[in-house]
Amino acid sequence: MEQTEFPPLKNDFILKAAKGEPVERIPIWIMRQAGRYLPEFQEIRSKHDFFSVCQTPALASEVTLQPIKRFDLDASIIFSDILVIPQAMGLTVEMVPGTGPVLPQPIKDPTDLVRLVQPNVEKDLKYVGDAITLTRHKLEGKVPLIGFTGAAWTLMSYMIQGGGSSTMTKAREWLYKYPEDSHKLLQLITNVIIDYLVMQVKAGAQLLQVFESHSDFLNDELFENYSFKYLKEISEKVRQRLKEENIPEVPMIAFPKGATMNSLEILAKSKTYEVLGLDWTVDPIEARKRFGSDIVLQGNLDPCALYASEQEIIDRSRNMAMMFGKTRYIANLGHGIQPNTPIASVTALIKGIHSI
Ligand code: 1CP
Repeated sequence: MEQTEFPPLKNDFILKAAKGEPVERIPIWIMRQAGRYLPEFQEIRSKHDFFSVCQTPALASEVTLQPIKRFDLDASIIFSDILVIPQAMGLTVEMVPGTGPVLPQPIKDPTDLVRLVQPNVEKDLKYVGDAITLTRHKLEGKVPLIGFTGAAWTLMSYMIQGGGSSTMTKAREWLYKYPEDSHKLLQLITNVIIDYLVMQVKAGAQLLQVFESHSDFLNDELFENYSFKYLKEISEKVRQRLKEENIPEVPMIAFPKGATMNSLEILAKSKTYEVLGLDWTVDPIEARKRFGSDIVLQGNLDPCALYASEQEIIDRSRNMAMMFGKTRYIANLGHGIQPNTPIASVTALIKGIHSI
C-alpha cells in the first residue's frame, strides 16, 4: 500500500515539531495512551488475550483509535508491544495479568543463542504492518500514526532476564561475563529492528519511536558501548534503507528511559535522532541548556502527577511546557500512563498543554 493512497493529514503539529518547525499549538501524545486506564480497552481485553489483540489488525487498529476518539491528542501510536521481536526470533512470550511479560525459556548463556532464529520480518511481523495500514485508513487523516520498537539492549535484557526486573542483574552480568556474545546478540536484534522499522514505514508509519526503556541499568560506559552504538546504527541504517527504496524519510524519536545526563547529551549531540524523549527525572531547563539548540525534546510529566487535582495537573503541564518552550517540543508523560489513572486527569493534561 503506497502512502499517497492514504487520506490527507489534517493535523501535522507533531511532524512539524519533530522537524523543528514552528507550530500553532504544542503537540501532545501519551505513552501507552491505548491501555488499561480506558474502560473501552478493558472491554476488549476481557474478550481477547494481549497478543491476540496485537496479532489481529482489526482489534489492534480499534484499540489504537480508542484514545483518539476520546481525547484531543495530536498523534496515535500503533497498538503492539516491544516483545513481538523476541517472539519473532523464536522465544515464547506470555503476558501474565498483574505481572507483565514473562519469557519462560530465556537465553541463559551463549550456547543458548542457537535457539534464536533470524525472522523474515515482512512475513512474521506482517500483522503489525497490516494493523498500521488499516489504522492509517481508519484515522482518516485526523492525526499522524507513530510506529515503534524496543531498542536492542532493552530487548536483550528481557530475553536474558526472562521478564521485568528491578535490577536486570542476569542481563547486566552478560555484559561483563560475555562481552563478545553480548555484542553478537545485540547485533542480531539490531538487524531485526532495522527491517521491522523499514517495514512499518512502508506500511504507513509517519514517525518512529525507539524505546530504550532499560537505559537506567547502564552507566555511561555501558550505555555508549551496548546501547548508543546500536541506537545509532538503527537510525542510520533505517534512513539509508528508506533512501535506497525511494521512500520518504520519517522523523525518529529515541526514548532512553533512565539514561544519565551524560549519556543523554551524547545521544542528543550525535544528531542521530530528531527527537529525544526524556523521563520525568530530567529538568527541562537543564535539558535545554545541555542538549543543544537543534534537538527536539519530548516529555516528561511524571505519570504519577496525574493523581493530583485537575487544576494542579493543568498548572503543572502548562509550567512544564513553558520551561521546554513552544518550538522543538512534543509534550508527553515521562513514561507510560499508569493503569488506574483517572480519565479526567488525561483531559486536564491535554487542556493544560493546548492552553499555551
Ligand atoms: O494486559 C495488558 O493489557 C498489558 C498492558 C500492556 C499494554 C497496554 C503491555 C504489557 N503492553 C501494552 C501496550 C504497549 N507496550 C504499547 C502500546 C501503544 C501505546 O503506547 O498506546 C507500547 C508502546 C508498549 C511498549 C512497551 N512494552 C515498552 C516500552 C515502553 C515502556 O513502558 O518503557 C516496554 C518496556 C514493554 C514491555 C511491557 N509490556 C507490558 C508491560 C506491563 C511491560 C513492562 C514490563 C516490565 O518490564 O515490568
